[in-house]
Order: sequence, then C-alpha cells, then structure tokens
Amino acid sequence: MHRLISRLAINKPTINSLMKIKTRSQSSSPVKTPNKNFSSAAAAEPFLNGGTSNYVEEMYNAWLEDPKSVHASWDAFFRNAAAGAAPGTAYQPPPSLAPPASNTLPLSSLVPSGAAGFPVAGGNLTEKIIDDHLAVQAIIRSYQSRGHHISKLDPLDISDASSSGGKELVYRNYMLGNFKSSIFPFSDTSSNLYEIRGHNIADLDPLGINSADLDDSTPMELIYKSYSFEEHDMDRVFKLPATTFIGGKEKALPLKEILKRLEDAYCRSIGVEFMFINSLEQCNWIRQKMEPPGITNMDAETKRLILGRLTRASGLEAFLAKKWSSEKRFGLEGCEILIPAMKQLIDRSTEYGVESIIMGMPHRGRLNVLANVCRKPLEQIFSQFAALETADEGSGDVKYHLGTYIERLNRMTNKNIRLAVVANPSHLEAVDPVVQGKTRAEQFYRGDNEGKKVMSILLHGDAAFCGQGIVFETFHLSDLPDYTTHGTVHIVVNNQIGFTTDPRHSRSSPYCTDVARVVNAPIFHVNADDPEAVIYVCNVAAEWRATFHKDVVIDLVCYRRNGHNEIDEPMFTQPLMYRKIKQTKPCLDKYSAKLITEGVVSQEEVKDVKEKYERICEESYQKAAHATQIKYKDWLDSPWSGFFEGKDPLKMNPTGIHEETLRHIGKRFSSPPPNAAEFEIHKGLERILKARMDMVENRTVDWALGEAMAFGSLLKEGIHVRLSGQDVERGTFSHRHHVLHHQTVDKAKYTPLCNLYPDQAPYTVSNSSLSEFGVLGFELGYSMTNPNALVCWEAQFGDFNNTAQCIIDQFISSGQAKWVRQSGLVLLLPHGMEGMGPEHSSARLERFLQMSSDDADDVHTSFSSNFDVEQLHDINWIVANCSTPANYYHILRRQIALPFRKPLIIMTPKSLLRHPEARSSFDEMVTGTTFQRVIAEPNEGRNYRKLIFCSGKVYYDLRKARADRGLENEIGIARLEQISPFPYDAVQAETSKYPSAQIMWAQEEHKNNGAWTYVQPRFNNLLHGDIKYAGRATAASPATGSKHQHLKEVAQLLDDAFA
Ligand SMILES: Cc1ncc(C[n+]2csc(CCOP(=O)(O)OP(=O)(O)O)c2C)c(N)n1
Ligand SMILES: [Mg+2]
Repeated sequence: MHRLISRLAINKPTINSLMKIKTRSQSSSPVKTPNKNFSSAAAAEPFLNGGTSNYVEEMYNAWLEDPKSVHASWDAFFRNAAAGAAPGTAYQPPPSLAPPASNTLPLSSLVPSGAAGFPVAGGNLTEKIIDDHLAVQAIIRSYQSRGHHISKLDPLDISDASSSGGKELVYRNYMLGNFKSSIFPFSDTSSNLYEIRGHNIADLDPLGINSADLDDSTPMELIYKSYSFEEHDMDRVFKLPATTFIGGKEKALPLKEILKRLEDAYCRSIGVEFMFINSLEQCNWIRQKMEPPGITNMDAETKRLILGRLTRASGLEAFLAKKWSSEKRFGLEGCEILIPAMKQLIDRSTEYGVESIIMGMPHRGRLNVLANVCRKPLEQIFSQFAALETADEGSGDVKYHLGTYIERLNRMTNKNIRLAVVANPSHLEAVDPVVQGKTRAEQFYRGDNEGKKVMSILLHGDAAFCGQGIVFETFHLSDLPDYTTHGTVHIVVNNQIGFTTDPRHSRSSPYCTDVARVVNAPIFHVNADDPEAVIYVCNVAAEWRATFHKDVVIDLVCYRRNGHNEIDEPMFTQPLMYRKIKQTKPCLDKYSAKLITEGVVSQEEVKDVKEKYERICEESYQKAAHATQIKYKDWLDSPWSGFFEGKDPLKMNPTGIHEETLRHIGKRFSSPPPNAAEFEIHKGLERILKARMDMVENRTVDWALGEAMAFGSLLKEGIHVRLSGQDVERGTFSHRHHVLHHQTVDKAKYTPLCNLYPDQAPYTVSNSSLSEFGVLGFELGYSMTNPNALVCWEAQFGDFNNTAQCIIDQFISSGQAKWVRQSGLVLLLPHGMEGMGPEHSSARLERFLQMSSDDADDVHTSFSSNFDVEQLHDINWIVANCSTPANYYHILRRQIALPFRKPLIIMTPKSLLRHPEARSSFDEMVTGTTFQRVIAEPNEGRNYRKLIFCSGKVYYDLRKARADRGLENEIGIARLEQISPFPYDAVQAETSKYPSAQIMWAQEEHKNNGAWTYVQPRFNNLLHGDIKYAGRATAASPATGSKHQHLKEVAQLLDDAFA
C-alpha cells in the first residue's frame, strides 16, 4: 500500500502544476520575446518562464513558418496571443482527464470544535488534523484498491472474505478503540485494532473448502497505525481528496458518510480491481464509474428488461432439462445472468458503433448463448438432441462445440449486428487466440484500424481461466501492433468449481482472474445473483472498451446448480457447497420477488413472461420433431459468401506467371528503399540485395526470392498475404530480410513487398510474440475470415510447433471435418538434420503424416485428369517437403489457385536457403509451369538398378554422394515433394520408367520418424513390391546432440543408400 501511495503521489502533480510552481519561483525572469507580436504578458502565462524562453522562441518561429508544425496547444496559444488575448488568457489548457483541481475549503471548517480529547488549539490547524486527513485519504485509497476483498460477491456466501478479515484491510487499522458503528452492518469489534495481521484464510471461508479471495501479504496500513479515530470522529467533516468522486458535488463529508459511500462503491455486489493500472487517467475513469452516489441506480424499464432476459435464460435451461433430462448440455443454472449480461454488453457496444462481434466460449451455457444471445433458431438447437442423419460431409461435433454466425437487427439499437460464436474443441481456452485472429482479420478487411466496428468477447470458466497457459499467451497478443483487436471483453463464469475441483486446489492466485492483471485490464468481480450490479458492470465494461480499446474482465461470481454436467453427482465431492446451493433460490426467483416488492412488475406479469417463453420453446420443439436431417452448415462460424458459388470444385487455376512479373517483383524485392540516399541500410544488406539483383538478372531464384515471387505475385492479384511468427521479418536464418531498417533512425523501416505495385493487396509481415500456441491459433483464426488471403505462420524451428499441438490437432487437422469450416493456412516448419541437436532438427513430419486422413490401402491405379485436385479436395491437409525454390513458389501459389482451401504443412529448409544448387530458373516458374508433386530423376532413359525416392534437403546429400561414388548411371534419385496426399499417379509414372529397378526410400530422419511409415505402405500397395529403406535407425530422440555421431549417421545413411 505505501508503495502504491507513493506512486500515486508522484503521479499527482501534473506537468502544469509543476510549471506553475516553477513560474512562481522564477517569475522574476521575464521571457525574452523580442519582435513577438503577441500581447500576452509572459509572466501572466503560467507555463512561461526564463527556463523555457528559448524553447518558446523556437516554437514561435516554427509556428510563424507553419502553424501546423507545432503542437495544437502551441498553435492555439500563439493564435490567441496574436489575436490580442488578455494577459494570462492566451493559454487554454486542454480538457483535463486528470483529477479535478483539489478542493478548496476554509481550513477552519475542518477543525473540530473542541471535542474531548482533541488538541484543538483555538481552532488552529494541528498536526493531529493533518494526520487525520492523511488517514482519511489513506482509507479512501484502501477502499479503492482493496474494497473488492470485502464486497459481497458470492451468492452462496461461502468464499468471500469474512467481514472481519476483509474489513481489516480497508479501515480498521485507522480506528482506535473498540467502537461499533451503526453504518457497518458487519463490523467486527472484537479484535485488537492495532494488531495488523495477515489473513487467516481458514477463518475467511465458513465452509473451509475454498481459498478465500484474499492475498496474504501484511497490510501496509501498518505504517499508518498512529492515525487513529474514535467513535466520535465519525461526525467530523473531512475534506475529500481529488482522487475520489464519492462526494458528488460536495467537497467535504463527515467521516461516517465517507465510509458509507466507500462501502457502497466498493464493498457491495461489485468488487473492482483497478488500482494496479499504470494510467492515472484510467484509474480516475473507473473511480468516476464507481463512486458518485447512486451511480448504479437503474430505471424501471431497464429492470423489466433484465427480468425478461433472465426469464428466457432460465426458461431455456428448464425446458431442455424437462425434455432431455439425461442429456449432457452443460447448463447455465446458477449463472443464468450470463445471458442478460452478454445482451447488455452487445447492446451497449452497438450503441458505441460496434457492428460485428466475434465470441469464443466453453461448454457452460453455450446452447443458451446460441439461442438467447445469438437468436439461433430454437428448432435447430433442439434437433441437435435427436439422433438425426446429417445432410453434409464431415464427422461433425457435439452440440455444445458448434459455432454459429448470425446477422440480425438489434432491436434495442435498431442497428444491424453480426454475431459469430466460433466453434471450439473441448480443449478449454484453446479457441481464445483463434477468436482474436478472426477478429483482427475482420477489422483488417473492414479497415477498422481502431476496433470501433468489430470486437471480440471471450467467455471463460474460472478453473480454465487461471489454469490454461493459453489465456496468458492470448492476453499478451492484446497490445501488439499486428495482433491487437483493440480490446476484448472477458467474462468469467466463475462458479467456484472446475468439474470436481475446488479453487484452492486449482490455483495459487487469490482470484481466478489475476492473469488479466498482466495487461492492466480492470477486473470487475460481481455477485451474479445481483442482476442490476451485473448489468451495471457490463455497461461500464462496454464503455471502457469503447473509450480505451483495452481488455476488461467481468468476473461473474456464481455457482453451478447441478453437477459438472446434468448427469454428474456433485454431492460426492462438494457436499457442503451443494447443501448450500440447494438452499439457495434461483436468481430469477429472487429478482422477480425483488421487482414485485419494488412495484416494478406484478406477479401476473412475471408469470406471463415465463409462460410465453415456454410456449415459444414448445412450438419450436414441435417443429424440430419434423426435422429429418441436421445440417452442419447451419453451424458454420465463418461463411465465405460467394467463394464457392459458381466454381468447378475440381478446377485449379494455373500457378505459373509471366516472366515480366517475375522480373518486376524480383527487382523491387532486390532494390534498396526509393530514398536510398537518406535511408541508410546495413552494408551486409546492400550485398544481399545486390546478390538478389544479380540472380534476377540471371533469371534464377534462391529460396527467399522464390518465396518473394509467390507472395508478390499473389499481392499483385489482389490476394492479401500475411506472414507471422517469431522473427519472421528477417527470418530466423537471416535469409528473408522483408523489412529493411534504417541504421541511424529509430523505427524507420522499408518493406519492399509492400511497394511492388500501386494497386497491390496489402502485405503484412510481423515478428510475433514468443508463443506458438497463441500465434498459430491467431493465424488460424485470421485465415478463417477470408479465403482470398495467404496466411502463413512460420515456426522458429519446426521442432517448436508441438507447443501449439492443440491448435494443430484440434483445429487445423480436424477443423473441416468437425465444423465444415475450411482454412488455407500455411505452416512453414524449418526441418532437417544438420547436427543441431534434438530440438533444432525435426518438425515431426511423421506426426503430420500420421494425421493425414487418406487411407494407405485405398490404392489408386487409374487416374482421372484432375486426380491431383480430387485428392486435395478429399484430404484434411497437405504435407510437403519441397527441395527447390520454384516448387516452393508454386505450392504457395497453389493454395490460392485451388477452388477450395486446405491447410498446408511445409517442411522448409535451413542449409538449402544458401545452398548454391538449391536454386531455380525462371523457366520453372513462368506461365505453363506447375507445382511438381514428384520431381523425376532428370536423366531419364538410363537403365538404373535402383531408384531412390527421397524428400527435401537430403536429396542434395544423396546426389553428391552418388556423384562421389560415380553411380550416376546405376542409381536414379526421384523426389517426393508432396508427401500427402500421396501422389500415386506421379509416383507410378516415375517408377514405370524403370521396371527393373529396386525401389528404395532414403531419409535422413530416424526410422520411426520422417515420412517412412507413411510412404512405405503406399509404395508397397501401389507397386506390389517391397520398398527398401535407407536411413537412420529408430531412436527415442529425434536427433543426436553429438556432432561426431551426427556425421557418422549421415555417412551410414549414404552408404546404405548406395550399397
Ligand atoms: C485442456 C482441457 N483439459 C481438461 C478438460 C476437461 N474439463 C472439461 S470441463 C473442466 C472443468 C472446467 O472448469 P471451469 O473452467 O471452471 O468451467 P465450468 O465447467 O465450471 O463452467 C475440465 C477439467 C478440458 N476440457 N480441456
Ligand atoms: Mg467453474
């Protein structure tokens, strides 16, 4: 606390006030303003003084030349001065976001009038009075920062801090003696009030099962123990500091009233954590939303609206429970307020201009959100409960994972709104970065650079929010230039349990929301059984997001009325909690009773609204009973309107392009910035650009140039390209250099691929945060939004992709099958055994191949003319390991040339980036050329005794070893560039050239890794043969850490291949 206080104290004097002090002390030094024509006396302007005169002069001269060249405030000042403003009035301070000027009150009004025990010396200011005021300020600060500890958040009243423990935090240390005040309904007067102790957690939780939401540090109020109040101090009037708004229009209040208002603001059903935020402006903003008396009051109309929405939320769960009592639905009972909360958030956000909201959420209450927030037709939801046949392809998913997309009129604001709930797997929180990527993409395509039109809402469970690391990783994307979505509203359905686990066993942080503190998001804990408090918090959250475009968290402290799902027995594990839950009336009952008592609604109205909704459900139920099929397409979260229509699903556009285009892109890519004389680039880069230019002149490309040709040509065709990943701008291997940095000017950068053509599509290349899970998820979401974009994620080394395994398994490999949603995302995974040890060698090619959905026994022997596209159409993803820049270029372009979208997993090279032989000629890239799934042995017609198939970089090692051994006439080498789907036709065409050759597969990976286990049955089934293997033996670790061992293994592999 003392640290916080001193921090705020430093923040307090604004620049202006500092200048004022300076002006006073230096007012004898007049500002030298020769030949100035402004008439304002310098000394009268609070910010002018001797120390600033040179600066002012510079500003003035600059302003004379060009008024726009100076800051708007100077412009206004000089204008006013020139217009003859009266002394002291030329300067007009901008509207202040800082706290209002401190209150001015006659000191005499604050001096106590001789109450017993007070050292009041003739009404003079005494040390005691100053100390007491400081103590009051500290109390106010304590409430602001710690009031949430004692707010009444838990509807079950089992996990809050006990009143005594919490109270102690905020004011008790200032109170002298054992007094009881009528304003504190839960005052504990029994303890020694000087005793400052940490919190006895067991005391705080009546059931002893939950860790109370308190930290256990020693309260810093200790240092104020000498500032103590007696009961009779309660009526003393204290001046309010500028850091509080509890006074409304009043500048001073009796202590009793101060405490009461602080209690109202911070210790009722809302507990807000915000004092850790580093911005004084933002802290004040929240104080203004929490403190003014009566600020949370609601009118009758709003209350009726809340009641109506709460009725539908509760009604749906009751209806589902009635009709399908033994079906899992992960009901919302205990947190039905989520629905009115989300609706309020959406209404408010639309008022602020938001037109599209993308949501991610877990299982809890999902059906209710779809029905009552998104207004998905109830019959579609109900028919998911029947075991109906499906109308479209794919294996589908359980009903509480499916997505939806709906465009509708928001009746509250009369504006159209698009709502999408992104489909998600069971893996909790994994959808978070996907939602953010999708949101970012939508903002990008709409040109919504500040996130005013598109926003995301993420829902979380309490256990998942604090337990899953991806939450943290996603938070860290929230403020990065190429990843920000300009503020996400997070809602935690904090039912104080995760499946069967209590919070004290599932987290080490005081609150489940503490993870959000890392990004300075304000956190509103709110008792979910106080609907009006919840709705108020939603209003504030929406406004926060619209004002600051930063994340905010709403923690709905609630309970789970049933077990984890409807067929679970919670009494096995939480008997006391569930006894309490059974005694707790549903929120709807409590709120209807409250509104009836207040006279806002009548008993009959409550009944009517309930019955009306039941009728709606019943009608939809009847309709659903007639349904004969489920359409997965009804559950699509990212429709690509117009993309598939009118397209031949098997027709692929060509990928070769005009030589002139290659030349143009090549030259632009190899040129220094246009203002090269001023833009100083690194000398090494000059050489690299020159070498690139030479290659272009010679009609050749290396890996980086081939990639640039693919990106550039797509950009020319209006396809947005985005490349994201760790250090991708330069490239981990320093080969790419897409962003050129001025060597002496900070942040001066030039990106050649953004400057190819005046009408090209935008190119984004961005170094990402160091999170594979988060960033890959984000790029997947980005790729889902628009099919006409090439979105690439590059792993630093392919080895690290496994920290994003969940995105790969749950979304990329299976997304289309589960959710009929396509993605053309490209994964670039540097891969290859180069003696760099176990974690810099293998992208785990075998895993991707093992997850490919083609059947090794489904062998094709006759091939249609578009067999290649058919195969691509049917498979879940494409796995490739290209060996030439031209083929890399073609396969990237093919992603867009296809009439559908498939994820592409490419093993990319490391040493080949600079290998003199790993170059391609323009001849392999121009019009008429295509991606080669198999690159044949070029020396056709020889009578080879052996034909080796391989993939990727090892080809160059094999070719050299063959030459070294003089075996060019005996052994052919062919390359499998697209491994999956397995190009049966192209492999057959190659093998049929050498009917007597033995077929061998050579790979550098260990035998249980790499492509071997995937290709072996396919070769054998196609050729009715027994393909031989040359390569490393099986191993537990993907590569040795010993250079010596590595070289030995390479030699062995080459020997085996050419034996
Ligand atoms: C990554 C992951 N691990 C484990 C599970 C299994 N699981 C499903 S729900 C659940 C508890 C979630 O608790 P919470 O986040 O509080 O949500 P609640 O069910 O209480 O709404 C668990 C452990 C899962 N779905 N995903
Ligand atoms: Mg929970």
